[in-house]
Amino acid sequence: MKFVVLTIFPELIEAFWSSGIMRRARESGAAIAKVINIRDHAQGRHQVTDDRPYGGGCGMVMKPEPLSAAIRAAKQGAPQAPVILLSPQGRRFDQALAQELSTRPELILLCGRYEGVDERVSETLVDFEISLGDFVLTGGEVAAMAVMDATVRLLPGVLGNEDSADQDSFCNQRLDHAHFTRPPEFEGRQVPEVLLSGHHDLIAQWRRTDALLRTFAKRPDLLRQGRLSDEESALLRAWHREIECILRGQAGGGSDPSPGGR
Ligand code: 9D3
Repeated sequence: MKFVVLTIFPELIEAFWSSGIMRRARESGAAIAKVINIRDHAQGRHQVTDDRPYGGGCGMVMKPEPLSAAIRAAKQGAPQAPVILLSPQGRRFDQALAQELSTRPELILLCGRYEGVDERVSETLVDFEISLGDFVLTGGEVAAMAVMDATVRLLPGVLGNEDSADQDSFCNQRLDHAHFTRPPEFEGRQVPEVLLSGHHDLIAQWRRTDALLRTFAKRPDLLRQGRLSDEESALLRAWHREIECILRGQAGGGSDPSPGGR
């Protein structure tokens, strides 16, 4: 899969592609990364890429001509690619969109800076826009890196396991279970006994339960949208019954009155 990134900070994107999984993906040929410096397509001695907004106000706007020229250059190396603008106005990025993008042979990612790009560029030269969410970045580069990171790890072969089972781990809408490594005791805190037991079925069951409990505690919204497995429904019902019992005990005038006890 080929990525062409248009930016005025090419060194940020180069650094991103030069270590870890991104570098490996490139070396294996699973990903091809090209970076185009928008400034190289700007005119004049100072190669200016921004200008003051019509109508006044603070901040600067990215000039259309350098963007247009940079996009034209990008399309020469990636003729089938959609042009994606990273912008706060875009579709919220999520795992489903990462999956969708990972099926494309080529993407052109345009990183805005300043207050944004001239509207005529987003209207005529951009196919769609992606946002990371409702917080303010200083530009699109970090968002482009997030999009590429989430997309590249889905490509066949990149994570080693060819048929990455993990591909559903967020589509099936559960948080991961807790992870532990050596030593078995750290600062007085033990690794859960079952994980040291070697009972693979019990371990798998503990992990599914822990994942469900963590999802319920930290992201109950995920349980509301997804469908529950039979095991999950049973666990939630059991917890529900237990909570009911505790509440009844309280309401009944206190079968266990221990005020502030520990
Ligand atoms: C005056 C209001 N703005 C500045 C506080 C609007 C604004 C302009 C440009 C806000 C952010 C940006 C730069 N952001 C991006 O290019 C960007 C972004 C983001 O800020 N949040 C989440 N996802 C993205 S994708 C690109």
